[in-house]
Amino acid sequence: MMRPVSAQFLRSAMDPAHFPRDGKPEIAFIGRSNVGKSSLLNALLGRQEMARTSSTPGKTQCINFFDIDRRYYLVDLPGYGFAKVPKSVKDAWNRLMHQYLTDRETLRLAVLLLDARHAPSEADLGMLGMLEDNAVPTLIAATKSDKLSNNQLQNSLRTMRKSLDLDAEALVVPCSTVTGRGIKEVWQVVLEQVAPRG
Ligand SMILES: Nc1nc2c(ncn2[C@@H]2O[C@H](COP(=O)(O)OP(=O)(O)O)[C@@H](O)[C@H]2O)c(=O)[nH]1
Ligand SMILES: [Mg+2]
Repeated sequence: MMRPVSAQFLRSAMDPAHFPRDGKPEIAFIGRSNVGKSSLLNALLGRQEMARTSSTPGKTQCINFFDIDRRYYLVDLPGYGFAKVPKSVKDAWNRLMHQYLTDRETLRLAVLLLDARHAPSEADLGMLGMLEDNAVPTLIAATKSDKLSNNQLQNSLRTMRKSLDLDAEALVVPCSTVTGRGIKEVWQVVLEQVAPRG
């Protein structure tokens, strides 16, 4: 497996005009705020501060592009699901996500992060629906798996699969940035998806 050599923040985009247009493949990471998205991105990239953790709720309403080895992008999508954000912020999030998902031919895979401890929320189901509507292949990362015993984790994963109505072959990878669990598996899927297609 080839881990990336160089990972660089490219830019933040709040508007499709600022999305990269060079045709490189990309992998997007999405989940509700606080699910562990920044932590997972940092763990994948082996960097402490590549993606910012614990930012102010609702403040990061932009799409962050990271250039990996000048070959592909990892994309940090704005988190959703904060109860207290004003409607205007939710509307802006919806608009930006629609703009991104409906017009992104280079998008090879979405990694949808769900907290391993909880059943998916309405917002999570809505997000998965949005990905399905746009035919985006999706890998589910069940985050913070270190907070559960093995038994609890297996139960939780079963509940998750059921409430998401997942096919038997759909991948759900338990992840933890504390133990490192799942990092290799997520990389494996990412690298398969960004491999050149001929
Ligand atoms: N125990 C544990 N805590 C985690 C894990 N991943 C993230 N966290 C914690 O969850 C909180 C939110 O993480 P963050 O990455 O900022 O979430 P984001 O809002 O989705 O980007 C932080 O306090 C992290 O330290 C994990 O795998 N295990
Ligand atoms: Mg974050």
